[in-house]
Amino acid sequence: MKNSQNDSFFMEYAIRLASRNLGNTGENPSVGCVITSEDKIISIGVTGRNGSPHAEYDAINDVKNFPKNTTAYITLEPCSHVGKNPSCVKLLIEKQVKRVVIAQIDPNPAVNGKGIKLLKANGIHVDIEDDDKIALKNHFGFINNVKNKYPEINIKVASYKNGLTIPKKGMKWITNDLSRSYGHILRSNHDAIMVGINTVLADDPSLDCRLNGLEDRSPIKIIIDTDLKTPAESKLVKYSNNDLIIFTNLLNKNKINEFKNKGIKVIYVNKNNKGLLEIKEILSFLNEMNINRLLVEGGSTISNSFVEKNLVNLIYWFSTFRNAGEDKLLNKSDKKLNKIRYSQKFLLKDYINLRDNKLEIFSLKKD
Ligand code: AOF
Ligand code: ZN
Repeated sequence: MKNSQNDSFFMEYAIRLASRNLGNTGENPSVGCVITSEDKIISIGVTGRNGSPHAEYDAINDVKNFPKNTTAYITLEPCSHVGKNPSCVKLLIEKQVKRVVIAQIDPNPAVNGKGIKLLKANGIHVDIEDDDKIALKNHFGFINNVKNKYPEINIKVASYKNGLTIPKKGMKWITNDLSRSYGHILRSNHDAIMVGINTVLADDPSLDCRLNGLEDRSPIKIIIDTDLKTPAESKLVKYSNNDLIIFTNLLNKNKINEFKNKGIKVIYVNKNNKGLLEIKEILSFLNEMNINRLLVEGGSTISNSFVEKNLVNLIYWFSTFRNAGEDKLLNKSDKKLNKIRYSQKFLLKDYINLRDNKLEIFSLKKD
């Protein structure tokens, strides 16, 4: 039944489809689905925005006169349960799909193997791809949330050649327009973006995705603000649209109410012995909110605290080729972050030229 060459091709396609809606499917993973008949693609699908429809429905619903003898390539085990969406296994059975190829088993206890069992019990041939590593890339946040109770955490760093992350005097940016556009793609494919209060005070960022046509894929914004110093006139507060969360240790009722009246969530978090907010508490809150993919966009102190706890999956490091920052301005946390860049903990996975900038993508070494 296995057809290795075609199987890998169609599954690869399904995986690429899945990455289309990454960071935009709410609590659901972004799943890809390719339907073939006699080794020709007849339909494709991906989990919809905010998680509906599921990829299988997206692929199958469009097809008039659905043929027999079809194969469905799905990046995740199809769901056997009825949740917010109807069961995909039921649909595959109804449509008399002949064979289902799956890249990864769904760890959600409501599914976890039950989908496969039910397909088989209904005479559908099921193959599980041996190498689920690529599919994992898309589902990692979802799987981590189910298994380890915290989201996938990726970090974005922008620095001069020497690792300095603070722009030179009078300059707004360190990296060029290409790097910044790439950075906006990262914003679009993460569910949430996190910064520390110092970044808010220094840069007054908006943290949204401003790429043409992708504006509605902006992530939820999160500020780590121990002493609740976020200014009411900051862009994040002024333009918030029920999409801002502030984690703080300060119980200032007036301030909190002021924020809450604007639809901003203010969450109390305990401090650790270093006087910083307890990351564990923040992460369990994000887990409860079903945020699957978190992008940490600065500064280096926050980034370090995630890296030190081995919580980071990928580091996206944008840097200048020639333009060196002033070494004397390198602060402790920049120096620390630089060490991580070339440490044994991370592997250089990808390298992208962005004119006079480069992007290095490091991934956490997994045993
Ligand atoms: C699929 N195809 O495209 C996705 C699946 O509440 P519901 O009905 O949306 O179910 C959510 C669960 O469905 C989610 O936790 C995960 O286990 C699975 N996601 N399954 O067959 C899809 N996104
Ligand atoms: Zn489903």
